[in-house]
Amino acid sequence: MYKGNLKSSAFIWLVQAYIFLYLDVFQVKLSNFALHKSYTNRKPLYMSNRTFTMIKPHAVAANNVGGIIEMIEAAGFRIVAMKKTKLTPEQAGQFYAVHKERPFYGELCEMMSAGAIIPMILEKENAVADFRTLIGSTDPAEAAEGTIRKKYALSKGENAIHGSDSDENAAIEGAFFFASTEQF
Ligand code: RTP
Ligand code: MG
Repeated sequence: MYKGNLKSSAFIWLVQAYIFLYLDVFQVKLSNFALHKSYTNRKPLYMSNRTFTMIKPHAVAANNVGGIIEMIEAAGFRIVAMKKTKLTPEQAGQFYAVHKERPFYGELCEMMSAGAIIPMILEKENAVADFRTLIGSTDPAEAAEGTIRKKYALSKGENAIHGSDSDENAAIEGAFFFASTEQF
């Protein structure tokens, strides 16, 4: 009887120890999972220092490429990639697909495929936001003094230059024109 009690209490103790151990391991697994989740859900702290730009056809045709690049370099941007090329209306439509439903979309595709453009990838700390400041408002009538659009834009449509509006779009737009082997 005494031995039997001892045996059964040892057995119960073992079961309890097993359950505690199991719960402990399970908890560690759970907290690792939570930690992993908190890391993987976090937005990257690294902000891209690159943006994408295009000198639009009317500004290229007016021989304003040099003047615009001078302003870009003077503002501290480094040219990572650059070329002279021409978009088909379909390519322009693809590039500006985000504006497909807007009333100016047809006019925009026609304007962007009317002549040669100069696409570029630019590098600088806080590139996207600083470049938007450098180019100025979409409508030159509202663009600040000293901005590229204030100096070179003709109208809200023919506004001399494009600038990416986010790090994500800068990467997508840069890859639209340049292979990684063309970026230095
Ligand atoms: P972008 O994309 O070329 O840098 O110009 P943005 O951000 O300042 O302006 P957004 O709203 O993205 O418009 C894209 C381009 O469409 C033409 N646009 N025309 N006629 C109009 O009312 C009008 N509104 C926009 C411009 O060429 C503008 O840059
Ligand atoms: Mg835009």
